[in-house]
Amino acid sequence: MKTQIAIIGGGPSGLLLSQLLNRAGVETVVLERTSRSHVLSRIRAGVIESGAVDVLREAGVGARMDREGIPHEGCYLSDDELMVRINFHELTGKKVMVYGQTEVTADLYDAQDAMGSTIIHGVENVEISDLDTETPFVEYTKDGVRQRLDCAYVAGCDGFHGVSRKTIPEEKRREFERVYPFGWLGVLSRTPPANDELIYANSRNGFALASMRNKMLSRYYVQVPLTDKVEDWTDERFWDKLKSCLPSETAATMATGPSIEKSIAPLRSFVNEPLRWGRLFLVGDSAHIVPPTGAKGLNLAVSDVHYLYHALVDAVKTGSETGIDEYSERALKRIWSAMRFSWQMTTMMHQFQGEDSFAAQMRKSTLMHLSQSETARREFAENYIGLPY
Ligand code: FAS
Ligand code: PHB
Repeated sequence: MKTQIAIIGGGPSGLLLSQLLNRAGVETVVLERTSRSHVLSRIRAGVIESGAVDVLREAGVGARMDREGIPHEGCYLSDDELMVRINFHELTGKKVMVYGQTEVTADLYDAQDAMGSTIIHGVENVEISDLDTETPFVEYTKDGVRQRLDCAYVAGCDGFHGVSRKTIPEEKRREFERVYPFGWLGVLSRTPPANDELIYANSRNGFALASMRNKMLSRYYVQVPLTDKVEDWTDERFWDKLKSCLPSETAATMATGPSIEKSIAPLRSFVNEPLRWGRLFLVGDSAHIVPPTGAKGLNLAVSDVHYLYHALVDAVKTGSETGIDEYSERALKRIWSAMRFSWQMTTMMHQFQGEDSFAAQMRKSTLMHLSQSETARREFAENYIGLPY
């Protein structure tokens, strides 16, 4: 089989890149290890930056998001009883869109189906070869039969555990990593959200996040030790912990109910440099991971896609290689900014085991400063709604 762009991975990165390229008349084949239902069963991001909203609309997948998504003008940061509202719209003129990654992915699959795009599920043992030539190829096994896909370029959209990053020789890669000593236990419940905007809560009992998907679907997280397992947490234990972290007035009035999804995600900050190896380009989680505290994971994937899409269209349509030569450096600039913000927010809002009383005071003081300084709130807002592309 032959195509112009081979895309490894059928998550949001791979599907969005395929959608944009196909709309520009560039052929793609997406190779996905799991089934479509498995991809769509994953509950992940919930907040979409304004820049990413624009890219999704440009890709022709913004209609349901604009109908069902909820524009948010602000969010709250709390420290026990202190609640600070960050009014992004007033401070930056921009909003964010609350619309689940699951819905984004479903919209992308529907759009790709409508375009008759080629997405092959259930691929195994993907190998990428001849990246230092003008005719790279990808081999994979499908239903026990070894296949070969010839292409001009390869996009590695296969997430943190994929093969793309590891195809770059180890001695040619630089990895930067911080693994946090805690995870997030997430719950989805068919209950009205505890608050009309998100609450990122720091408290003497640890971190919690009150988020949502719509007016009758809430998404909550609490900080848990890395040693915890989902089966350690009954719904009742979860709700008690969540309420112990949220401001008391919110805790007293919020609705609880049975969890319809419950999972623990570890937190890490990770960047791989460079994002390019010959005709292979890393995109999204295959290149970087951010702790979800800053709501940057999915949004960084979208800005990577934006840069690479324009670069590949130029390369395929005009032969100009400027965009692909600049991709890694250009994407890494925005990646590192988001990496810093996500690390800062994680450090500012989470209790670290064995920390001294000074650390807890620094967290309190940071929040107090935000409550007193419009400049500090503007700096937070500019990062949260997403730095320019
Ligand atoms: P993805 O990991 O989503 O997709 C990669 C795809 O490649 C997968 O479908 C995988 O099956 C496939 N694949 C892997 N290896 C392959 C191979 N060898 N061959 C073919 N296919 C292969 N971000 C937020 O902003 N907020 C959150 O709350 C949040 N929560 C998260 C919770 C978890 C558990 C995880 C893992 C991530 C979370 N993220 C969150 C980040 C997440 O949203 C990612 O940023 C987003 O999924 C990135 O999309 P992709 O780059 O497409 O990677
Ligand atoms: C979510 O709704 O899943 C969500 C929202 C904001 C975050 C992380 C997760 O920072």
